[in-house]
Amino acid sequence: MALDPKHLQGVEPELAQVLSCVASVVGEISGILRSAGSGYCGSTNAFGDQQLEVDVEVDHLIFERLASCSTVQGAGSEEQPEIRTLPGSGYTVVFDPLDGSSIIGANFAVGTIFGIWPGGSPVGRAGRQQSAAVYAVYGPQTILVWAKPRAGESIVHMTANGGNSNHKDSAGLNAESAATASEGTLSSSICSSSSNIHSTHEVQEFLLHPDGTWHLRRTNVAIGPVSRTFAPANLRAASSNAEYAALVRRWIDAAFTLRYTGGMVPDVHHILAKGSGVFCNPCSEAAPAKLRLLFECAPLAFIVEAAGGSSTTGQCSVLDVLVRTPNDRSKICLGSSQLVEESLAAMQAA
Ligand code: P6P
Repeated sequence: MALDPKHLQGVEPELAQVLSCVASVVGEISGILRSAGSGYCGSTNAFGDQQLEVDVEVDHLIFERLASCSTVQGAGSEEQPEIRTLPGSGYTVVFDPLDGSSIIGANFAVGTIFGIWPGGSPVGRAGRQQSAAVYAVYGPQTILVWAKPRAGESIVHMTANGGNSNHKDSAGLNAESAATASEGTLSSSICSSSSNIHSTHEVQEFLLHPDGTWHLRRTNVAIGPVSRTFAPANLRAASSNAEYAALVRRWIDAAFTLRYTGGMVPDVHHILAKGSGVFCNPCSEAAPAKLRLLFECAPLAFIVEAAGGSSTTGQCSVLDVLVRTPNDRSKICLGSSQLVEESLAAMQAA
């Protein structure tokens, strides 16, 4: 599944090698899914999710391919979260091998998500310090979208006390507000603060052709500030949270088009495909935070913010939440910046 090196010109060579490896394994996964079953294998992952046979197959394949990439020194996945040491040197790759796999049986689109971190384990760092992020969506077409450093950009990652976070919530809360937490719900983490990544990273979209080659389809993919499409995921949380339900009602009354497939990757890709939209997966007592900070929220928020959108946990940008453990979960709302701002009250209440 060849990626022409011309698409990585200007990217630091070690990172370029990781991105090329990721594009290649996505091409293999696309082939596997064409004839994959939707049977469960009787085991569960560290998050308690039942595993499909294809979850395990794809998880093992990605670890195997990353282990043969000389610039990958560590890897962890939603199926096996503890970061393991690999023979290479340069980057640590975390991934969700098959996000939304439970909907494969309905032939819905599913995805793979990658977060690429410089050096070793991401624990103790915030998502804004990723070097790049990638997702693949397997639908009628196989599409790969990444946020990679703009040619020639020397990425300086601010420390936790660096520049200004790119987003303050409506109460003016910024870096120091801590998300409340208990294992399995919101990650207990202090929001760091650092600079915006839109100026240093570009979002590009590729299409996989039947001959196994990737074709660049869009450059400088952008998300506009206002939208008429949103996906209030996790609606059961809305029913237990009057304020959030009132906000959902206001959005629906505003004739927004609802989009929610139960797969985060196609739901987020819809926003990047249309150039606007918002995806929310809030939480409540009835529905604690579900999405994984390291394997789902941080990479996708990285791509959305690189495209000019924004993200929030209700306290701060998703990219400013420090990763406490690989098992952290987080509530999330991301997409068009004005709609994310509008969701703050509901996200803080949830
Ligand atoms: P709910 C899939 O299992 C997933 O992790 C995301 O892809 C998706 O957005 C979310 O869970 C769906 O969760 O509780 O709304 O069905």
